[in-house]
Amino acid sequence: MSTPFWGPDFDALQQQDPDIAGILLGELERAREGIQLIASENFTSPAVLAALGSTLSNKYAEGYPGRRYYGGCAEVDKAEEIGIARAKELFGAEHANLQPHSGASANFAAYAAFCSPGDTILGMALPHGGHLTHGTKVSFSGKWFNAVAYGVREDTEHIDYDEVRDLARANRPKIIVCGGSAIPRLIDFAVFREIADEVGAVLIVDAAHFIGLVAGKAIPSPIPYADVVTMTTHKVLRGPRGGAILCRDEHKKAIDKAVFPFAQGGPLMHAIAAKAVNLLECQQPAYQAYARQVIVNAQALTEGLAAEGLRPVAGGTDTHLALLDLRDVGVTGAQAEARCDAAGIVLNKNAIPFDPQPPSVASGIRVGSPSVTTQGMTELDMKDVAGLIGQAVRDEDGAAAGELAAAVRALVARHPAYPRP
Ligand code: DSN
Repeated sequence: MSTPFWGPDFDALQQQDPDIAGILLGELERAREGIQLIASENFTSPAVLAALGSTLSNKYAEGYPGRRYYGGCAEVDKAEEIGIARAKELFGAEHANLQPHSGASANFAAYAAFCSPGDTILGMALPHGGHLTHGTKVSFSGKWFNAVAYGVREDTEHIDYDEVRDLARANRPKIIVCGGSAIPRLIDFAVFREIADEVGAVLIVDAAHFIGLVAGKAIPSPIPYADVVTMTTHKVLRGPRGGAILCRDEHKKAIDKAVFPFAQGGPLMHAIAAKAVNLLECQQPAYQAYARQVIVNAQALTEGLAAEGLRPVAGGTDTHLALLDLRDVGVTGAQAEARCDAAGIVLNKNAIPFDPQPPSVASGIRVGSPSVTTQGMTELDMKDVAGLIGQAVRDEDGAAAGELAAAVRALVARHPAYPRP
């Protein structure tokens, strides 16, 4: 039976615009042929892609369900209501806003809900694992706010909670932000809550990286501790590219107004429908098994890399990602990224705490297991992946790149991402 759905027609695209059609195929091949270890990426499902490629992309719907500035919103209202209900149920949150276009947009709105330019915010330093939007000078967060930064302890490379407390007492921030993009260990949300309460700050947990592990019940949730949780929907969570915000009821009005009309205009209704599809996927037992395996794989990969002489920052990982210090093997992060790329292994150079190198060079790499776990790899495969990375980072003249790329292709052929028809 044919479906009445009017959606992506790749043959039509190929005829109309072979340049872009070729790029879509090229990107699909790139994803299929290599090992994808970017910690913030994943392979979303065909169901999510169907929602993204739908006519909901056409609809203007400024406002919120039942309170729009446009007619014709009955169908998109239902999609957003279903998505909000699923997010609240999945995370045990009092309120959810699925409209942020990205994690950065979610953070922008969350700050705007509580702060004005010139106010003080306290967040984790980017080179210690934080995020651009947590107070760096190049982003709105460091330009418009008086941003104070905490970091990790030099001896343990874990968050320095004493420093967080001291800085909070000294600076009385309006907002304390925790979370980031290169934190391999669990965050003690209870301690952050205690500090926020002591100084009267709002606690925002930027859970973009690990919210998928929370959804899968594989790590503790920040929801009981945070005033506001910001997130992306495309990392471990495995949904469409986008953002979202969860918060307590008392902040609902401020958050919703900060997202629209303060920070954004029309919501991307196709993306919101895709977020709803993904949230249903995350409610399934199979997703919980996936989230647990993501951590098992990240830990196996980290152990394998340590055996190759790459030092795990903070001694290892509790999550989906690891940071590796390459100084003992005499290779920079930039060199390692390029050498792995030549072998078909995609990862990123990353600053390590107290890094003597500039970020464009970096002393470390970041690896993550969300994508390889989606394609069905296990801890046994992670041992092979670690061995390939160990060889690739030492491949100074590129002599081994061809052989390594062949080994990568053989490995991914056993676990195809987006299997061929
Ligand atoms: N750029 C993302 C990451 O790779 O972690 C965070 O925004």
